[in-house]
Amino acid sequence: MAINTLSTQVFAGQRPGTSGLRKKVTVFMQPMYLENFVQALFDVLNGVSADAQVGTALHGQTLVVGGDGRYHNRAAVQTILKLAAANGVQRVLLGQGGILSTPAVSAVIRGRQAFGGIVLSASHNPGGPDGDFGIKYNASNGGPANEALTEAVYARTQVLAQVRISDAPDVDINVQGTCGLDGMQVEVIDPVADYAAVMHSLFDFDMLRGMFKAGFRVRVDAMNAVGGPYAKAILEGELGAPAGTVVNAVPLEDFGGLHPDPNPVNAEDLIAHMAREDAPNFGAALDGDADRNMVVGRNFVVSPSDSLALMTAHAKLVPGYSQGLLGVARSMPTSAAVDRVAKALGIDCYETPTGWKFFGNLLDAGRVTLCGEESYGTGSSHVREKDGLWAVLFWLSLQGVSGRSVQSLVTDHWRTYGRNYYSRHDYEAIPTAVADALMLDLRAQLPQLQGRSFDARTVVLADDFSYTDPVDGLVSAKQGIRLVFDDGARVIFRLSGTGTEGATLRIYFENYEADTAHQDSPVQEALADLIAIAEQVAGVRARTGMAAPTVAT
Ligand code: VG1
Ligand code: CO
Repeated sequence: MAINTLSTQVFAGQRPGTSGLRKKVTVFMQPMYLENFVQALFDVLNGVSADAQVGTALHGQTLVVGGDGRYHNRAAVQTILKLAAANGVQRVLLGQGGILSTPAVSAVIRGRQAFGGIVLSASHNPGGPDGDFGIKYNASNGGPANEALTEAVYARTQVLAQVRISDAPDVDINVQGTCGLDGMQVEVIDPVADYAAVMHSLFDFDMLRGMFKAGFRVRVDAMNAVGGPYAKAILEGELGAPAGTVVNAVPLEDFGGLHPDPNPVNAEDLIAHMAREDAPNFGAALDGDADRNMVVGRNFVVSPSDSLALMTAHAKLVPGYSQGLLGVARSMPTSAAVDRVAKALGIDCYETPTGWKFFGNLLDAGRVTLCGEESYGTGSSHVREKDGLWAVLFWLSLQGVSGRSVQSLVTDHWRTYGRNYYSRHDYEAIPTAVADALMLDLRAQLPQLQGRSFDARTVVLADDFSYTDPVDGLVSAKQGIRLVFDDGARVIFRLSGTGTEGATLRIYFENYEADTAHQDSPVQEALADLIAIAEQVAGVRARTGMAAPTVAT
């Protein structure tokens, strides 16, 4: 077996987005496409500089590798192993079958003090031969690489001429154990064990077991994605939930045709079950790589922003957080519901750009304990990724300890703190030029928007969100156009950084309602005037020819 040096060509567009590099499977299957990106990553990690001096940072190190099991996962794993062996990596910890959920990768990196890890996933994007594939690097803290690193990798992809790769035969990834690959050790590990141990350290498993013994009923929809084995092992295996509690539990390469993005539209089967006469007490859905969660009560959907606020308010009920929280963080478009709780608790609340990579520094510096996003993502300092099953166990615990239903917990929260009505409207697959022009025009309008009145509301802040990381001082500009009104209402416009077809425009709406008599309106009704303002300002209909968003959550 030998290490070969192959010449490669530069591929345009290998710049990681909100969460790694995501493209159509057909793009990833082009000869040398994946090799190019991974070699660029290894070069950057090895400190290859402009004069092409090879560094040694990866030499003797351990990397974690795993993915969400979607189409192309297995082939990509073999390629990455051969590249790793040729680039000085000493050992790879690989999830059995090439499988590791995103939070599990984070848990393994941290628990085993690995140098870093590679996650193969396009997360909430559809899979299969016509679907999407993705790759992301996580650093030694277990979290997504920061923008400085992803930009360096991108720059390297644009000048790369050669790839170093072993010509060794494929490794058997189906059986746990250790084997060699051109001098590198490949250890195939149980994908669930490390993660489950972390859950044990945070939650009262005896109490949760007692809930199921007493007949508490749960339905978790794993959307035929990677969360299935984790949810089954922990809920049905360890906690004694009846078989069938976890549905769509076997990871399929095309997710069985489901779109593994847990919102009421894509998880309509769960929503229908929760509306039935004999509905379970609690329901949840996970996404493709099991880092997202949607939580639902009987006939009651919880807004992700509210979920973060409630978790913050009740964190002390969960053993892992009984000492209280250091602080909390939310992405900018996420509603300010959690801000109110943080204020009441006297803890700091940070506002970051969209994407989990921005929470890492705050968590590492001990500034925050919980984080969340409006896109069905919540997590904590236990790993450096959002974590779907963790959120399910957290909500189960809240119900177990309080003896209250999801609906009563949430409505009570509104009565105490007020309600932040919230919705996100997505306009998917619009031509990139149209989307870019729309954002450019909005940016140009900012000076006139500042101070402008719309009926009873006046814009008190019109800007393009810029974030200065309080820990390392890195600045991330152009993170979303925001209009903040004098009553606290907000309208935010940004373009998605995870899509693979044209552009996706996301418009976020938030309106605070303190009056307890007006907290139970249908969400779209309560936000109708803000939705009209957005249309007036951005002219989405005329520009896109779309009469309505493709998805509203
Ligand atoms: C979306 C969400 C963002 C999330 C990201 C990754 O990004 O809005 O909140 O962190 O997906 O989630 P964007 O740029 O498309 O808006 V996952 O679960 O797909 O890794
Ligand atoms: Co995800």
